[in-house]
Amino acid sequence: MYYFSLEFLMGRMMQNMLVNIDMEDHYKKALMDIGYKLEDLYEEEVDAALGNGGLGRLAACFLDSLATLELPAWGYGIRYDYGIFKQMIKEGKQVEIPDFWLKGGNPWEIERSDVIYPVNFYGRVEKYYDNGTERANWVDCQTVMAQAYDTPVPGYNTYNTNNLRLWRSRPCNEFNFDSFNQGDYFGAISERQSAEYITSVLYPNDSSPSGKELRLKQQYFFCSASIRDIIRRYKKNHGNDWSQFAAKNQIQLNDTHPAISTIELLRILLDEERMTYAQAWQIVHNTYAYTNHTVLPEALEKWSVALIQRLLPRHMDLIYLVNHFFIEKLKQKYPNDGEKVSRMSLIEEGDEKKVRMAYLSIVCSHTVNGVAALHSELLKETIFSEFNALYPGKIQNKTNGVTPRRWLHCCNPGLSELISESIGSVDEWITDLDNLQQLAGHATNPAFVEQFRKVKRANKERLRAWVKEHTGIDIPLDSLYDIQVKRIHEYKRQLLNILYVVYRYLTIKDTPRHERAQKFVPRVVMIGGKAAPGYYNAKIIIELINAVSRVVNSDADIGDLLKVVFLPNYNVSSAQIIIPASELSQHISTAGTEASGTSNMKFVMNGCLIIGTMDGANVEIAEEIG
Ligand code: MIF
Repeated sequence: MYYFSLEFLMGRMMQNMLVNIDMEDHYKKALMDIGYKLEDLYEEEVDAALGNGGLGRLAACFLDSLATLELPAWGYGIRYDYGIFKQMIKEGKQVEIPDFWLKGGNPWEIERSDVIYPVNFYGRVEKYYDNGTERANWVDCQTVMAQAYDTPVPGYNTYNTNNLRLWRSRPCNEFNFDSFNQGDYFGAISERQSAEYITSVLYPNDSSPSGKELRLKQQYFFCSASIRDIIRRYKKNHGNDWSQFAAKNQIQLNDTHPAISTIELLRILLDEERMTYAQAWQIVHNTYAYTNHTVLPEALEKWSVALIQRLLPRHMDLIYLVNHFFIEKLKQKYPNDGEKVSRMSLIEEGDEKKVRMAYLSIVCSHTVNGVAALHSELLKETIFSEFNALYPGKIQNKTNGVTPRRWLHCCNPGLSELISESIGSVDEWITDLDNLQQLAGHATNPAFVEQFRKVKRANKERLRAWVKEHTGIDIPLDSLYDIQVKRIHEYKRQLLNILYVVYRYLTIKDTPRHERAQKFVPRVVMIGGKAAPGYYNAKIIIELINAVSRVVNSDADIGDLLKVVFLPNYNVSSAQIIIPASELSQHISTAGTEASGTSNMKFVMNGCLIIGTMDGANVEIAEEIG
């Protein structure tokens, strides 16, 4: 199984690696012997932040789970030189700092100079007929090389280790002799440099496509190399017998970002492996499955036909061909309903023709899934309702999950130990979270409750120190820690949260001093998250939070009854400190907009109440935990 994703938000690796191979205690002792604390060493590692938010972190959690479940599954993606930007707050505003995460080297990756493929762009198509099948030569292309970098993915307590294979773009070794001979030495070198540029930087948008040519190049670049790699591996065992391909290879599309890979596989089967269209189509269709992560219309990818035509001319032909057969089918099923056909077409007509990548992914896949029960229902009832009617049963639900290794055991050793002592051992629950139900019996046990409080308090102390270090703000310990951390987005409603803080502040001010202690539980409201650099409204929400923080925190009349903190540079590592210290967490998206959310699961696993709208996975969490 192959998980194709433009994002893998891995975070730090060392603790996860040591825990999974059951070496953490040994390392702790060995380092102690030479006078070092393992925890201090962990802090030296940089985050591998090759993702934006929940979608990228989900990919990373899936790798850990797949390895732990001993499934033969690899991740395929891009080795960006620059991960998601670092966020600094200057004068209350977000400032973006490039994240050149490789500057100190990356000890976890293995450079594979032996795994390298050419990837073509631009050029033109020469068609010809071969026994009644139309095929093409794609000629006069620009070629760049894709080189593999492998990161091992050990499962928890397993013998096998999976792999995350990320591609880096390199110039093609064949010199552009023409340019050199014509004396355009600098021109020829800069063309080579532009090849390196493809994998330079992760696009910092979460749930909104950029529409830029370089982004499409990134998508095709990693898809093409990954498909080549999969075919090479398959052929080692099966030669030219393609009959087992789909039985041996399943490709999961993490959103539509890798959707062009369906057409790349089709192209290779037609133009290089010389199959008939029917044979090639069968293989593509039986190989692919697609995960949708959002119903927000503005987040659905649509690539301009003109752009695809220029960058990937043969692929555009084949998208039209797939659409032709699809429309034939629609016309048969719904005669005389031209409007329906044009609504469902893979091509959106208009001033600028566009390819609807979600529809392409549905048509090319055998299975489509949403990421929480509510979200999957919405897919069937709203944006994909006509596809659901056409292909009954194709759209399914697979509710997201998170790895309990990183998000409970590693980030909250105190709670992990308490749980293990209470229900037997760590192996009782760490690969089977259902067994946490055994804790229910301890809820009224005073000794357990006392221990639980101690653990929470220690985690709050750890966060308090982090806040002091990163913001300079002193927050009280004996106060309710109320937290909202996620990408800043209007639909997630950080604005609603901060307006409530203003209301609470004014209500406290309006209450006579001697009544306040009775009426208000002291609270520290913490909000953190990055805004896409071009997302104006998200950026002014950050400014507003910082402005409210300044006013409230400097009001001596309010004192410790209310504090407001903007947590800068929210990332995987800071999440591991923030989440275990939380007592309330906010998941208040407008109902129907947050497809799943995954931090909601992490917060409840760490003994926190969540305040939420009935949205995404909140619905199922409520059913599960009451
Ligand atoms: C969704 O917004 C989030 O609700 C979901 C999204 O949990 C996550 C993983 O399925 O995917 N571009 C996106 S979609 N970013 C996300 O976090």
